[in-house]
Amino acid sequence: MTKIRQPIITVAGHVDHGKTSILDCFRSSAVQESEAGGITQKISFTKFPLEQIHKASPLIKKNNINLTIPGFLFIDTPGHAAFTNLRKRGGSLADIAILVVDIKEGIKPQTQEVLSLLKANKTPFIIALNKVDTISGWPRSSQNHRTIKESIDSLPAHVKQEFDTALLTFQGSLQAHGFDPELYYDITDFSKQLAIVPCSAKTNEGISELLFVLSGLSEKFLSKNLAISSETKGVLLEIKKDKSQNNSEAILYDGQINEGDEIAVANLDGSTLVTKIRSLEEIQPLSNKFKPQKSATAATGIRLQLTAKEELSSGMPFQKVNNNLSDIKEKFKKEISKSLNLDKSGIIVKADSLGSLEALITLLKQANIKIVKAGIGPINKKDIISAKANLEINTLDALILGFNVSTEEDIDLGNIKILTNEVVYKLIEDLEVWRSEKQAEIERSRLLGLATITKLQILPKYIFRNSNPAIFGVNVLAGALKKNLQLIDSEDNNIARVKAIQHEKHSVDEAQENQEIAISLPGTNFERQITNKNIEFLYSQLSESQFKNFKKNKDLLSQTEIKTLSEIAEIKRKKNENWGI
Ligand SMILES: Nc1nc2c(ncn2[C@@H]2O[C@H](COP(=O)(O)OP(=O)(O)OP(=O)(O)O)[C@@H](O)[C@H]2O)c(=O)[nH]1
Ligand SMILES: [Mg+2]
Repeated sequence: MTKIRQPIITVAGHVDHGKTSILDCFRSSAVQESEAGGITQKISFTKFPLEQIHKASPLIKKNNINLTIPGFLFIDTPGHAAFTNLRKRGGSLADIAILVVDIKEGIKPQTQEVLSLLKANKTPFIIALNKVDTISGWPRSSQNHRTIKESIDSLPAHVKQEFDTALLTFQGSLQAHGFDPELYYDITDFSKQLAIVPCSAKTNEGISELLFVLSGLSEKFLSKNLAISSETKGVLLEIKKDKSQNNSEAILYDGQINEGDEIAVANLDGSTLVTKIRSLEEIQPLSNKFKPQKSATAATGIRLQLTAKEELSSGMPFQKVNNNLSDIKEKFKKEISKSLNLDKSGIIVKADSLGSLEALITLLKQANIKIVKAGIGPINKKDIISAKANLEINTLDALILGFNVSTEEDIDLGNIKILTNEVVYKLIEDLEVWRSEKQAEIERSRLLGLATITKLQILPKYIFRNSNPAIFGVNVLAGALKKNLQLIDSEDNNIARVKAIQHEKHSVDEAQENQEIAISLPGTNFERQITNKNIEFLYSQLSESQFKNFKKNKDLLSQTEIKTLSEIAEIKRKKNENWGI
């Protein structure tokens, strides 16, 4: 008879909504209390044997459900950081997910992220609508023998009303995401509707039902997919490297693995690395302790010491080598290139593991953001070089997004923007803000590139040369002054093009507002054209179309530029009263 493995159940959701507490109820343990600050820091797994399912959910036997699965492998994920997108070849590692939602808080950013990814990965899931006991007036004493339906049905009217309101609001927001959510006991078709199990990890209400629904779904929809094959496959979680080896926790999702086995591990560049298992440990049932083993069978959590000295990336798939290395290499290559599916141009992204990189790519694609390069690990010099290349192509792509990663020290960023965050939706938000600011800047420089608004105040104390060329001091009162700019006086007489600009004894191409500079004007006679005419200010020459263009884009100009613009118009209108109208 084919052996069936445990379904892998990922528990995900927003921070503090009660993921670990629910698992504690399943296990009759108190892991949540022992966590630093009550916060889950990294992925952990629990081997959950069949006996424990029956013990924690007597409903299963009561309803005469015959379980063929040997138990569950639960995966607890941290809610504070990046959603832990565990992948196996061709899809999500989780056979089913439990999305934990605090009934009072409803859908929060992390919940939304999980929902998007579950949808994108087509992972079946149920909802644990947790903390029902926080509904005001919810009976205090826990009545364990009651089902959650009985608890809800016997609520006093005003409490029931609060519960119903919270439930309806929540259902409404799920519908907006394209789901058809229903209380699990009202569901007619589990393959089409999304089951909600109201529960409390504090009073234990609904906990038995969660296991009941999970077991029912597993038996009905999964058991065919759970046969253990002769191929040994898994995924590496966090990697810890020292001089002579790599250590990694991993999830084995198919086959059997032994100490001394050779495994192939995928690399992000599509290549494959072969390494040997120096030692193997396996997680113990209902515990977070590992025990040395010669062999372990899926589905289970393991710890591996690998002889490879090379760098390995978190989240990578592995497979035991059995005279089929070229076949594995081919499959890994396809898998990695498919999951990274990049665009011809776009931004650069980095993440801490393959799973989170894929999650980031999926969510960025949903937001129509193109990606040209993707990698795992800290942001490094090579990423900056790629982003700098983008400066030539599209400045809006000269950006690196880091998801749950840091930037290596001592890197010269130049004009490159780096945005990092532990939450994808915040990264996307920041990216959009950055892009619109950058866009405005680009438009401004495009506009100003065509013409320049300038008002110069002549500094009569600083006349260095009267003519051939005239050289004298000016103060830039508004806008900027560039070489070759044509100047006019306040009577609209052409003076000259600026040949050279000196600022603090250095020759410059451009001067900014409030700078005192010396300019040299060929073909100008200072005394005749300026002193004798009592000219105090010079302006940049503008054509009517340039003027209209500036007027249309006033929001891109500073106050002093706007004022100068109207002064230039007044000067022009002395000769032509319809100028620029
Ligand atoms: N009243 C009430 N409190 C709960 C319930 N479930 C969890 N809590 C409390 O909520 C807090 C967070 O619970 P956790 O189980 O750590 O939540 P989590 O989702 O695992 O949090 P992270 O791992 O940090 O994402 C703890 O103080 C729990 O005691 C519940 O059903 N009712
Ligand atoms: Mg937790």
